[in-house]
Amino acid sequence: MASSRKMVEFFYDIVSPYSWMAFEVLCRYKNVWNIDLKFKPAYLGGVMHGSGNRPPGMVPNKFHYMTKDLERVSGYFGVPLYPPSDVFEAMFEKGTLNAMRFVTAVAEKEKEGDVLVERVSRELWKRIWSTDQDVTQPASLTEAGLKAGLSASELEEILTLSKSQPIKDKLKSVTQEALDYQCFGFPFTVCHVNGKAELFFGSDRFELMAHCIGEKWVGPHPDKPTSKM
Ligand code: GSH
Repeated sequence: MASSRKMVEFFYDIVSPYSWMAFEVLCRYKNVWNIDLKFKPAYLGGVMHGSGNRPPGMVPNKFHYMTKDLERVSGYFGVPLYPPSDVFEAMFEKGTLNAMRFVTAVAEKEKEGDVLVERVSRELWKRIWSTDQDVTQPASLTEAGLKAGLSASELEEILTLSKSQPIKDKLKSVTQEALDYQCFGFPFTVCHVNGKAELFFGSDRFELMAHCIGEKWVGPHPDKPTSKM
């Protein structure tokens, strides 16, 4: 019997490399699993602050482990991840507040559907986590937006919108939504199953997620299954 359609909310920030992995996997599965995937661009700095957590990269042993682990997950998920030359500067000094306000503005402008949010997020991830490019300056955000298929005039409007109070408030409220689920890090996926929210932290919980929503996990490339579970 076909399972009923589940709503799946994906909270992420492009500062998070593990979120990129999970994002690409969910994009591959969104038409394979019987789900309505909803992107929830949020701010990881706000989640860390609000939950009393601290970025794992701030703990030297975790940073060392993650450097190796990210190399492995990049190969496993088939996502071209190459850490920026100065990870601390990119993640913590420059940060992604402007970038996530920009994505929030794209979401606001798009209203129906998530196609542009998906493409813009991917272009921003590529910049910070693949080609070591800036994601803080208006010119950088414009370049990502153009690659994602937006026009120069649309981007001008989105950039202005991204600096507005309603967009700042929207990013805060989506971040708060994640915190209301007791989120402490990204990626954070909320699957609505039979009126209950099933919460998943990380890009390494897909097998369990599939089990909870009554779907099959066949590896990171559902078009080329590696497992017959
Ligand atoms: N095991 C998870 C995975 O494989 O995806 C790790 C995910 C992870 O480390 N996420 C970072 C985070 O928010 C952001 S890139 N961590 C919070 C924490 O570890 O408490």
